[in-house]
Amino acid sequence: MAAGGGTVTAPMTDENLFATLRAAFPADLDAIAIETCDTPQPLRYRWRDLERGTAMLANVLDSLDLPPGSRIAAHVDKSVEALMLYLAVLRAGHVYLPLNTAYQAAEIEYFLGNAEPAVLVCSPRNFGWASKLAFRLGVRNVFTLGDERDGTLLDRAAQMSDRHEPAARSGDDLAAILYTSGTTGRSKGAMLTHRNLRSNAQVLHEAWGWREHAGRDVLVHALPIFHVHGLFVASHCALLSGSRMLWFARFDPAAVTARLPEATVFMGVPTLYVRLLAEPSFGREACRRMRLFVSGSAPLLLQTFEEFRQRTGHTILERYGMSETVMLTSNPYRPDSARRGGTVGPALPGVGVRICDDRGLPVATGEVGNVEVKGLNVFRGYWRMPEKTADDFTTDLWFKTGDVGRLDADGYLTIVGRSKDLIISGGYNVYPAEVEGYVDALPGVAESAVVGVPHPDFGEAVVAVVVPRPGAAVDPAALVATLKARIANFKVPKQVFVVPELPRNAMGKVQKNELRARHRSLFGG
Ligand code: MCA
Ligand code: AMP
Repeated sequence: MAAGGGTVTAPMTDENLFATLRAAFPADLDAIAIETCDTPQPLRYRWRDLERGTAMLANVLDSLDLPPGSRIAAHVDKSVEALMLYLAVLRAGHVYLPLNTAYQAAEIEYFLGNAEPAVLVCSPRNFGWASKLAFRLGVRNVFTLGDERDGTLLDRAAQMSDRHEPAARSGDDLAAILYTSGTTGRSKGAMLTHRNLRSNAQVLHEAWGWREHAGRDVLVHALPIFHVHGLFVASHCALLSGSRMLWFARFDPAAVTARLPEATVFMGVPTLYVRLLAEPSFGREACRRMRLFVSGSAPLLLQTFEEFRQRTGHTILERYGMSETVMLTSNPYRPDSARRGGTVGPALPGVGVRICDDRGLPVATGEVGNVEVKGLNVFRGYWRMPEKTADDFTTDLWFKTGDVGRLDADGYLTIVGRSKDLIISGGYNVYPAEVEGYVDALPGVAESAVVGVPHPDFGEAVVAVVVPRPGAAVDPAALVATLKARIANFKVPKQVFVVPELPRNAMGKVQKNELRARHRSLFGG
């Protein structure tokens, strides 16, 4: 069963994504593009500031004489300057490599070693360890960028010209590499091209009503900018329509609710909606100018969808995507009565979605199977992993998402599960194999199994079940404390169980379903 047909409809162009975004800046460059909402004083950036700031940052990169397509890694707190750094990397013709600020040294070491960036931009507070690591791994240039408009990158940029001609890039050239964890525990870098990002931004611009509201929308941007949702989906939609952004470095439901009456669009992962609903000041009055609430990155519970509609009168538009593909499907923008809770909607224009069985054969309408996709938005492959790339595409070049779902007769997709062993916690992906690797390496641990169980706030929570070595004792609290110092906090198990052995099937495989069932009510799920 296929929907959307996978036909290529978007025009083939060969320009730099930055040039496309800049061409959409409003004629009045003195209009406000971005206003910060949680800095000590509100900062207002005009479109002219984005134009000049990205030119100056692009000139810093040019001054380093890097070969085109060099990787520029950023491990920095969310700020407007960090967004400008992304845009400047595109502008200068390099490849942006955003890294979650929660990542710790061991994780960063892997990314730097694998991607071999020419430049690392890190937070001033991490400069000590990050620069040591970077220089040891051959990264030649390390700059700092703080969230208070500070750091050596901006010092250098201040000396640069504010004019810069965007580098010529073809649609096939890489624009960004997004690391997404692998089932074997090692992260894979999804290579996204200028065409991937541009085509998807243009599709969303049309599909979600940005074009018709051009220049009049106000987006509350409260997501991190090191993943697809905040960096590409939200920012590109606003930039491409010349819309103002209300910029929150972190999501705080009360602070967001206070600014919502000025806004027209909000994008969030389900946890953000759960938290908004728990905020007493949030309701119809705060949403009076809103035209669109978008949810994605993780399944939105039907209960949240319904409660939101009752509380606000708005129907959340749920969509589905991946780091490898940007956005794939979306519930309809219009009419909002066509948005179906529990589904992620039909394929977006130009995207092909089909459901196949384990032999790769299409299943009948309504049957559950593996979700496969095709389109201009689908990435070029995993960085330096040709075998892994080949494994993840079918012989007729459809990408195997690892998600399991069904398409109904109207082409609406419902995601019912995942064939990949993945936990999505608060919109962040956690690969059990990676966490198990860290747990198993701890003294006294014989083996472990990491599973996701329902969690009222994060959707799923990480739980570890640990078997000690004979004669050894494992202290769950100490284990958690050790992990907190080694891996990103969202990957650290919320609960650790010590058991004499793991449940296994006749083949000796750990029965994770059994563990999930055993602990499913742990957080009241
Ligand atoms: C924070 N904590 C978490 C998470 N976030 N635990 C599990 N899962 C999480 N996601 C923990 C911390 O470890 C800490 O624990 C405690 O919660 C408080 O940390 P804090 O930093 O204050 O949390 P927060 O600021 O309240 O963050 C929660 C959050 C954040 C706002 C929901 O996780 C977030 O921004 N999530 C959005 C992720 C996102 O943008 N995903 C899009 C990926 P302790 O106190 O024990 O240290 S793009 C994607 O998936 C695809 C392509 C798509 O379709 O969009
Ligand atoms: P990432 O690796 O961060 O790109 O996460 C992509 C994965 O997030 C997808 O393969 C899905 O499993 C999941 N995902 C994204 N959006 C949704 C959604 N609306 N409903 C269910 N799962 C989703």
